[in-house]
Amino acid sequence: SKRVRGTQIRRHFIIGNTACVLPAPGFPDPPPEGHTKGWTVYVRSLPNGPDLSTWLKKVQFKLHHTYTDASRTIEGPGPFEVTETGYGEFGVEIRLYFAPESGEKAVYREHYLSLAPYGSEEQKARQEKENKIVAEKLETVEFNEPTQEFYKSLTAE
Ligand code: SLL
Repeated sequence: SKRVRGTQIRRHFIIGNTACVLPAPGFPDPPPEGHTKGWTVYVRSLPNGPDLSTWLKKVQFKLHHTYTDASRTIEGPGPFEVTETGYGEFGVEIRLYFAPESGEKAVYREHYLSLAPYGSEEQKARQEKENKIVAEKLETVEFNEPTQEFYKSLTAE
């Protein structure tokens, strides 16, 4: 497919995780042996932002090798997330895949799971009280001279 010359398209999105101490609603009770935390790692649109599934087709999350089936693939339209229980933090390897007609290679990101309270004493106290940790970062992908077809899906809202 022809490329749109001289054009770069940037898209912003969120990579993050939530975590809680087990037992907690939505997780097996009792938790699996030795598992003290429940968590969800995700790739998602900005709050009130355009839906990223128009350009993101598949996400592969690679978990720590202590997990059975450590490679988890989520097809579009998502939600692009994995929920698990466990005992420790590790870097989740994330690969973002785009539509075949885009001709774009997969993009790699890493998200280090945050399972423990962080920040000021006040912030930590609130996270403990709510039993909820949220650790997110703003991410950007840039497509240089996208194909005409991909350009259409990127700008279709
Ligand atoms: C640590 N560096 O030792 C880390 C490794 C591994 C986390 C954390 C296993 C879950 C399961 C799990 O929580 N792995 O048994 O399926 O702290």
